[in-house]
Parts: sequence; C-alpha cells; structure tokens
Amino acid sequence: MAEFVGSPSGEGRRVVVVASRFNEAITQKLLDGALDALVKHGTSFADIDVVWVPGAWELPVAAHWLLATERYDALVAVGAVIRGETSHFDIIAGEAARGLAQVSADSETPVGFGLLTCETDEQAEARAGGEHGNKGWDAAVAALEMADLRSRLEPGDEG
Ligand code: INI
Repeated sequence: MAEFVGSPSGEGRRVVVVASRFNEAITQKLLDGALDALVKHGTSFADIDVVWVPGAWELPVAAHWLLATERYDALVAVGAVIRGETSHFDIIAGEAARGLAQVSADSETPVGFGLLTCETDEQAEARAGGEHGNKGWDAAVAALEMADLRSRLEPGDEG
C-alpha cells in the first residue's frame, strides 16, 4: 500500500491570489489571511502575486487567464457573496464556485476556495478573521498542500 499526503510547504512555490472587490471590507481580510498563511508556510513574498477583480462572478475567468500563463503552482480565490444584498446570490455564488472548480480541473492546478457564501454580514465577518477563523488563510493552506501533493503524485516520484 502507498499513502500520499501533501505538506503545506510554500517554499519555492509561485502563488497568485485573486481577490474580488465586492464586499471589500471582508475580502481585504480574507486576502490578508491568505497572504499571511502563504508567507508563514514559506512562500517567498516575491513569488506571490495579487490580482483584484470587481466581484465573485469575475473570479473564474481571471483564474483561467492566470493559470493559462503556467506561471503559478497554485491559485487562491477570495471573495464574499452575501445573500442579504442580492436576489441573484445563488447564481453568483453557484457559478463562481462551479467556474473555479472547472478552472482547477482544466488547468490541473490547485485552486484554494476562499469564497464566502453567507446569509449575513455577521456570518462573513466571523469567517474573515472572526470567531470562525479566516477562510482566506484556510484556502491558502489547502492550495499549498495540494501543490505539494501534486508534486508527490507525479510519475516517477513514488519512491
Ligand atoms: N459580487 C460579490 O462578490 N458578492 C456579492 O455579494 C455580490 N452581490 O451581492 O451582488 C456581487 N455582485 C457582483 C458580481 O460578482 C459582478 O461583479 C457583477 O455582476 C458585474 O459582472
């Protein structure tokens, strides 16, 4: 039996964080959490790019452009869709999530999912450095773990 698990080491990894500006008070905190996680796990600041888009809807296409450059080992997407503010919450949240999953699968590159989909501002605050942690941090750590797992699963690396 062989067992594989990635380690969230950022050393030598090039990572891009795509942040959506809608609900920026929240998304800035998610971005800060993601950057903090990347640097604390060994990613060099010089190897991190940050790209802003208007809203969650625009996250997938920006992710697609960025991963098509083949410059990055992982991408972290952060955003906040809050139901209280929109009747098309389900469309934006659902399509952003679906689009990011598709981009990750198409590019075979890890995409950390730091998109909050909440009922209220309070729920979003709680997940952006509040009592439920920081989902930007969590998404960045997951992306690093997956980038490492990908390296371990590459043919010829099975020991
Ligand atoms: N974008 C978000 O990221 N969060 C939201 O809560 C939101 N609301 O409420 O509408 C939102 N809308 C903007 C959308 O993502 C696009 O930027 C916009 O429709 C232009 O394409």
